Amino acid sequence: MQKDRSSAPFLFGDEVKEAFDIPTPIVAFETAFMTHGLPEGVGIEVMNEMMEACRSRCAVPSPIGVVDGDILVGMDEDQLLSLSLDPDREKISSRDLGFAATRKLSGGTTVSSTLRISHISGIDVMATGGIGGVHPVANGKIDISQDLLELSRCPLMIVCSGPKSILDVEATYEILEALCVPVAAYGTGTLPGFLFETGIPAERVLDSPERACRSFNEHMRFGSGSAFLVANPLSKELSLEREYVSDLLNRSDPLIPGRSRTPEALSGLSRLSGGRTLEANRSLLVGNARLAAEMASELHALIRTKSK
Ligand code: PSU
Ligand code: MN
Repeated sequence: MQKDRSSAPFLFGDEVKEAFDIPTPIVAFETAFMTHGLPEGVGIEVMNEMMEACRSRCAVPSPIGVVDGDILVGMDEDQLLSLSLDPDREKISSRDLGFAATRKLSGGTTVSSTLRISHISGIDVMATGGIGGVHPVANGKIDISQDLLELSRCPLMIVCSGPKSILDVEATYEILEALCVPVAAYGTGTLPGFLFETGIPAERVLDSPERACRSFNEHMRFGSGSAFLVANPLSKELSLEREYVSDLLNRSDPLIPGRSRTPEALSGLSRLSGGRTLEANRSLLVGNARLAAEMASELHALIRTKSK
């Protein structure tokens, strides 16, 4: 948690700056789901719904992204709209940040870079749809997301719905364990698999923001430096059958390692499911933004009580 933000190499939006000063709860959002995960036009709509959901729970949304090499913390609606339409936008992960700055790139930040930037900024809570992780081996090649390493070394609470749909869910949860990242299922006894129920029993279950924040706070006291992952399942009505999703994936995953695999696989899934995966993706992103805002508010209250 860095308190002196003046030395951070970022540009802070007015609303977020004010929120740090008052202080008011803040929730960071990644923007790669908008620039690369959802179809053009839909990403910005969902981002706006997430911002509204966050505000409805009295927290300030802080979308993070990169514009012409500047790292923006707390992008406003206009900045988000132009980033979502920029034909040269890139998907910017942690290791790309230095290049993005020197080459004046623009792009959406993934979970990895959003965690890093939030950590340096002093933001404690972030929301996303699905985290990156371990891809099924494709043509003998491995593909593992930088999200996992940053989850092991950025101490934020992150609300998601599990590993994104195209991943090896079991392997991803195993690596999170190996990297000392606590994982708790929220309001359910099994670990969520983004679009479906995995059936994997959850070792830790949380059922309220208050309990979640107390556990997060205690986790922080032991200084392992890792994130604390709250896995919030998609609503039952929108959940799909696991077999159905794997069948769709067999037909849609381009099986190419690298950064364009996710966008191509996701659009294939949506096309083959008649839009059902897209509707689910949208709903869970907004739900996670709302829950993350509740967490940020609760954490804020907890820290205030403790400091009295
Ligand atoms: N989940 C989705 N769509 C996405 C992503 C996750 O349903 O677009 C993005 C997130 O930004 C995540 C990133 O951090 O994909 C991971 O990408 P990679 O596997 O290339 O590290
Ligand atoms: Mn990769």
